[in-house]
Amino acid sequence: MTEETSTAPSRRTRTTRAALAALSGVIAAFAALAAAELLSAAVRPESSPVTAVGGAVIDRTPVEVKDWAIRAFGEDDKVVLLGGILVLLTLFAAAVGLVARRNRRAGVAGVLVFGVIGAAAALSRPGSGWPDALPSAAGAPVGAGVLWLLVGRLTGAGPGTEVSRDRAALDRRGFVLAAGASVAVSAGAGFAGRRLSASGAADAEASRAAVRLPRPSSPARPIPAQARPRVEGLSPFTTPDRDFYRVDTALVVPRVDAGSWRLTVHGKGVRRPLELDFAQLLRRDMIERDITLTCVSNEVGGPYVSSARWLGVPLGPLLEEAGVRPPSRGGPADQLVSRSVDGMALGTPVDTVMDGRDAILAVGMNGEPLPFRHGFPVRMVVPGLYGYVSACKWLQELELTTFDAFDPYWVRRGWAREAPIKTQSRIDTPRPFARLRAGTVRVGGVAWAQHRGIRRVEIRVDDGPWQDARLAAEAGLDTWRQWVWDWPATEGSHTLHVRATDAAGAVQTSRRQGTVPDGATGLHSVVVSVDRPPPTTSRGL
Ligand SMILES: Nc1nc2c(c(=O)[nH]1)N[C@H]1C(S)=C(S)[C@@H](COP(=O)(O)O)O[C@H]1N2
Ligand SMILES: [Mo]
Repeated sequence: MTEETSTAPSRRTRTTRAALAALSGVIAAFAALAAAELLSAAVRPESSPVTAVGGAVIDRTPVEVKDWAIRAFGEDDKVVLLGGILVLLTLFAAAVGLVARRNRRAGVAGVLVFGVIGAAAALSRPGSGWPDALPSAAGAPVGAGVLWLLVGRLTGAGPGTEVSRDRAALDRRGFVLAAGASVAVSAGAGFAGRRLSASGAADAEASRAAVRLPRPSSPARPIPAQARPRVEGLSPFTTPDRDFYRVDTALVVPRVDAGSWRLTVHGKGVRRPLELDFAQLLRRDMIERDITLTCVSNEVGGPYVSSARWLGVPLGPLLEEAGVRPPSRGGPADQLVSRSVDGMALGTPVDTVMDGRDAILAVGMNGEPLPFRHGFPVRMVVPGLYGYVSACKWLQELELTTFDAFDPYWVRRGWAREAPIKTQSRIDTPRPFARLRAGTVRVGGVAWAQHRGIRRVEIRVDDGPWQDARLAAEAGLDTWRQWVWDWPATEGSHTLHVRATDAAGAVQTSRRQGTVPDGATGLHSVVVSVDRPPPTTSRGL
């Protein structure tokens, strides 16, 4: 009894050791991730464990949670997700370190479990193959080795031996050296991994820089000046690339080398399957069109709608060339499945793609090759359909099939098979809860009903009558239309509502519906408060 108390470490040493054990766990996790990062540069960036787990979480997020995340964090949702995973990982790693102090084998097993989770996540991603499991599979033993080594220094156990009670002295020097060395090596490996991934991306960047976009045989109509009124706070007719909304499941933006890109067209009823490389695609006839994209996840009044000038190959004629007939002309396939390099699959009705609208395989956006985040080198754009059923980015495969035979990515997650864009309007200015001065207030916004067109936009103040806004000139059926209304604002708190009517005469419904399963409905409103007008200049007195 006396003997034991005398050799047992003091309370303070025990706390120090616990802290160092937790730290060992974290250092081991860092080593595992660094090794995995290095290997993922050789496989593909998406196979690195944190990215793979993040992607798997995105794949499994129920639509309601995804909707909430988009509302709460907007386009930062990915940063929040990755940050959350890293925090959890650090906590678990510290716990594994604490376990390892009591039982090194259990600690090592804990690290290996993480490797299995990372590998399983990587393999579960759409479009993944067995190499995607390698980074996690190789990282875990590295982390396990580091943990074994570090905890050995803490418990006084020599390499490979179990904790010996009498040698329970803390090997401070050994620990600091081992910890320092593994942090340094990990940082080097992680950094090298990043550099390698970046050099892979460099080829893609060079290929993008080398693209010379051909002139369209059918240019876009010039946008009439009256189609873009200059009003402070109003969304510009053409959305600058940096403001163009982005919605996708990619935690790392795919950087495809246009030089090795191929597109295949195959499937049911394809009499002449096609394979095209990027140069062949660029040699085809090009059209240029202004088209407004909209995401089905856009709330009433939300930001996921943007407009650009697209350059690309008309998709309908390309499919004709492959011998495809739409179902309305007796063809066997009613669904066109588009697949991307990152395993995404979207499904579009063949009849819609081939009904003569400007469905395109886009290579240019606002006069430039597509930005990487918007799908370089090639994406689909189909006017009138929400992005998730039409706008496949980083496109590499078109398969003709049926809606019965295949459910694409979003449909499997509760979204509708077919999703034409619903008529919507939005007040851009004044902003919600703005404080205004009584007098004339310029109200402005956008309205869209792609491929049907907008005929009318009306504003209502409080419970007053609906009043016509002035519509900007129509640039085309496939784009949004800006509108302006001069409001004689009076003192007090007011609610402004907006509604649009499409060219067929259908008035935007006021019935509120969420984004799931086929797009939100309801009217956008903005509450503002109007102050007393500024005093007229007082003279005399
Ligand atoms: N490969 C791929 N393409 C994709 C998606 C995706 O997640 N992956 N998201 C789709 C959705 S939901 C929309 S709304 C549009 C958005 O296009 P943008 O990000 O260029 O605005 O891309 C579509 N194409
Ligand atoms: Mo979307």
